Amino acid sequence: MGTAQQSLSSVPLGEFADRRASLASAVGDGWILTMGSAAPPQDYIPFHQNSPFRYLTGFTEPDAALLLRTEDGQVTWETLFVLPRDPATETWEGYRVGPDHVEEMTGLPGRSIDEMAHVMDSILDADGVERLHVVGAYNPGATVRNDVTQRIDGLLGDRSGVEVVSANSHVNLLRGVKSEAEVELLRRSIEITTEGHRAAARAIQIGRNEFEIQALVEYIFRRNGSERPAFASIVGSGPNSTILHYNANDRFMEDGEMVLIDIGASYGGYAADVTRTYPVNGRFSDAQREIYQLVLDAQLAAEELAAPGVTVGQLNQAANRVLAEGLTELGLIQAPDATFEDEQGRQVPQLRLFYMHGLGHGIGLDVHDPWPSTLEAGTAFTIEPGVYVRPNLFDEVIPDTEANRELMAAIRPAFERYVNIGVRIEDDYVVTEDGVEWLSPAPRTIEAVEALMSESIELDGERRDEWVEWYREMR
Ligand SMILES: [Mn+2]
Repeated sequence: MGTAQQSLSSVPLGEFADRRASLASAVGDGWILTMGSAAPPQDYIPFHQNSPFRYLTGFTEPDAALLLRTEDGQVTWETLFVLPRDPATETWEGYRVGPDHVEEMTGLPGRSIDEMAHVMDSILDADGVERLHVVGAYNPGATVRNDVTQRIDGLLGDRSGVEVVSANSHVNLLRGVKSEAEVELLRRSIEITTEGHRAAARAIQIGRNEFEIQALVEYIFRRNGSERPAFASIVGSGPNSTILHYNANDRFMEDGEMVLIDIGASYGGYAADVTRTYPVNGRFSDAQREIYQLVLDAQLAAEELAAPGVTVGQLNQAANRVLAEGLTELGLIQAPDATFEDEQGRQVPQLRLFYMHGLGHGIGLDVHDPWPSTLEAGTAFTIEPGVYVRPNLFDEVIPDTEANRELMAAIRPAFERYVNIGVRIEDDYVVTEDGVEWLSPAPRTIEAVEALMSESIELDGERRDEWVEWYREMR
């Protein structure tokens, strides 16, 4: 019986067993618990398994848990607790694998989740186990406890003597290096995402709304088998291009603006993350070109350096140097190492006025996946420098203090030239034996972007102007 809730993973079962064996070896002796996500409390919200649990089990039904014993670094006992079969509930919520069949699917012996409290009692009380190694988002101190924390606290009850130790660092190390099967899934999600970019670039047009581009991108994702966008799609035009995580996506794109599109499909649970920035009218103005080329040069500096043994700090330095020198030449900062005074009176690099986020992150089951601080073969990650000339730079961002007056006078002409231009270029890579493979080759040079945009396309489906134009009045 096949169903939508079955794991779609093409990762071999043996690989999940290897991951658990590596975890057991790192922990040494003791009991390891990892909780699957709870079913959504509201009706009709899609269920998504949490990544650490999925990484160790491959199991994608709600309300499951894995308990594992390791002795001398070897797994000596493991059980996957799952929802029992219940045809009446399944009529509404879909098929469940059930304890009797879970081993065929996961390689893990199964029991009903209803028996788990009893099993925990016997371990914690009868056997006197005082320490539990936990993998996942267990955070009992949080103001609002998440589903995983509530489920674990429910099992622990009022046993204050049990010490809960996080085993996340061990699993994060494993997740920082991808297997062949994982890289194949990433390739798929990334290719689907770059197809989304190609279509978006052709569909951008003066007077179209950002949400029309979002709709096209997400249609292409799902049509190609992506389960969902891995994060809220960003389509930000004009001033919205300078807002890092803008996702209202309901503004009309105008002549002379840039539109920043940061999107990622999830496929087989693996997240892509690719950003391009396009001129709405299809041709970069001189000012847009200057910022765009600078961001691309910064990205290429980091990309060319990336290889096994290179640290994330070195990648940052390479990109920062290019950006700081380029922004100086454009007149947006006074010198590569110049600073400004922030609200607290601290000296902050002027570079941070225009580039205020990290250079990249790991990708995998999570769009921000764990990654090592030194690259190694199999690390999958992004490089995504940006420059954002926010319209409120002088009114709200730079404090109007004596110390900042000279800076503000010096950069005002450049600010006026570049205001409302936000550019981010983000690509996905996997580290090879001697460098990196570029996994997201959507057009990104100025020439390639303009060539792609000249192939403009009409959009399918009804578009009732009165419904769309309503957004002009709502603004
Ligand atoms: Mn990213």
